[in-house]
Parts: sequence; structure tokens; C-alpha cells
Amino acid sequence: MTRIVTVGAAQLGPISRSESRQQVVRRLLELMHQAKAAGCDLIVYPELALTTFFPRWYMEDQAEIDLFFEREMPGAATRPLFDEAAKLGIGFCLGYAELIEESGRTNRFNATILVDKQARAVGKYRKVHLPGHAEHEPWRAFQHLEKRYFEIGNLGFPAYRVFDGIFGMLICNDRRWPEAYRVLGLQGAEMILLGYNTPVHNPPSPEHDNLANFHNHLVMQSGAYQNGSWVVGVAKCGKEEGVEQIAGSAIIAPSGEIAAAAVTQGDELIVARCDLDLTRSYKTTIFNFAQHRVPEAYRPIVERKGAVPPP
Ligand code: CDV
Repeated sequence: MTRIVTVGAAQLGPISRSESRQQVVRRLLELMHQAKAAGCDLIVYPELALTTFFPRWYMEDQAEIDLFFEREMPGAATRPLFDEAAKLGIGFCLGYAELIEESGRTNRFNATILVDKQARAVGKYRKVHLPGHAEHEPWRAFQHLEKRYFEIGNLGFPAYRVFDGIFGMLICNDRRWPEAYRVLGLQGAEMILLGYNTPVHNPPSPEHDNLANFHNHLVMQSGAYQNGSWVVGVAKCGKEEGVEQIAGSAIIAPSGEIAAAAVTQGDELIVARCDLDLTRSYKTTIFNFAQHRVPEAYRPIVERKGAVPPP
């Protein structure tokens, strides 16, 4: 018996700073309707899908910064997404900036939520690998202040049993770190949902700019293959507030092959019929972790007295 999850990757074109949540949600709903018409069980939106990518600006006024955050999920502006998803019977995964009171203090995370076909929140992930810097760096053409505006995610890399399979989430820069996929892979993840905002130009390493699209697919295809998992990578792309962001949204099979790929720099839905049982021939053979991985082999290197500590 096969376990098919038909997935839509809802690439978004630029969101301007002046665009309201309501306007953005209308775009998300349009893509949700397309996904339903295409037979999708699940639609995946990008990282920070409700606003422009605000970490590109240095801000000091916390009240101004907090305008980009959601205090409730769903809140007034996002409620229509949940209502429509329940009506259509489609799940969704949405990246957003989360502001939450926890342990007696205010916390801010770059988060993503997984919602099932009954519009119930069934999973959450908070970004662990926050790129960029915390202070204003005027030499840059634009800022990347995720380290200023967000705390490191405190949920680890949880995997969830939903949609008749095992699902995990990552956010943008996480996709460049093999251990992020591996921690999910070790929990049996069969599909990893991942949104991103990736400027073409990386100010500290402009010599990599012409490789931005190559690196994007390289890391996601490797992560899929090396863990025998589907990977759904979804961009917010195009020229947003003067900054060019890569597109290249892709749905990647456990073989590492691209099953569907975006061809535009704007709002675009791509769809793939994903057989979760395709993961088995990888998880039970070449990437049978229980059989072939040798975690204890790494331990003596780390623990050896006088060993050079990792940088
Ligand atoms: N939003 C991101 O995490 N962007 C990073 C950029 C800054 C390199 C990325 O890894 O795509």
C-alpha cells in the first residue's frame, strides 16, 4: 500500500513593507485554492511569509520591530487562512515571526507552524541557525539582523506523526547544516518542510553570489538523499524592497532528484504527488542508520585529552 501526500510548494514573490497582513493573506488564500484544485493535501508557504523580510533593516524601536511579529496564531489577520483550510480540507505549513510570553518573559522566534486538514495546529518549529549579525554594520548594502531580532529556537528539531507519515520542519539557513536534517532523519522523518528568504548577494562573501541557486539545491538535495526523506523547499523571492532574493523552490524526492521546480520569480504553486513509502528503500538499505551508522566512532575524537577543540 502506498502513502501518497500531494504537496504544493507555494513560492511567494516579493512582499513590500507597505503591504498589509490582509493583502498578504489574500495572496496565500489564492495559492491555497490553486493547491486544492490541484488535489493537494498540504500547502507549504515560505519563511516569514506574512511580511517583508524585515531583518534587512536596522531598527532600535522595539515597538516598530514588534509590528512584524504575530502575538497570536491564528490572529485576526491569519484566521481566514485557518477557516479556509478547514473548509477546503487542506493542511498548511506557514513561516512567521512569533512573539510569545513564556517563562515570565517576552520571547521572539523565527517560527513555522504545521496545521492539519481540520485546521488544528499539530506541529511547531523555531529556527535554530540564525544567520547574520546583531549590530548595525553600515558597510553592508543591506543588513541581515536575525541575530538581533530573534532568539535561537528552543524546541530542538521535533518530528511529528501527521498526514499518515513523519514530518519535520526547518527554516532557511537550517537547510545548510547537515545535522539539522540528520536529527530529523534519526526520528524517521519522511518529509521535511522548509521555507527560505535568501538574498542573491551575501555581503561577507560576494564571491559566492553566482552560486546561490546551486548551493540552494545542493544542500536540499543532499539533505533529502542522505536521510531518505522528501524535502519541500519554498522561497520568498524576487526583488523585495530593493534586495534580490533567489527563487528555485523545489520538491525533492528521497533519491535527491527534483520532482517539481518553480520556473518564475513570483507567486507560483508547484505540486508533486509524494509517495512516503519511497523513503523506505533508502532508510532500509544504504541509509539504514541503525545498521550502518557508527556514532561511537566519533566520540573518542571529541573526548580525547589534548584533542584540538572544534572551532
Ligand atoms: N533567511 C536566511 O536564513 N537566509 C540565509 C542567508 C542570509 C545566507 C540563508 O541561509 O539562505
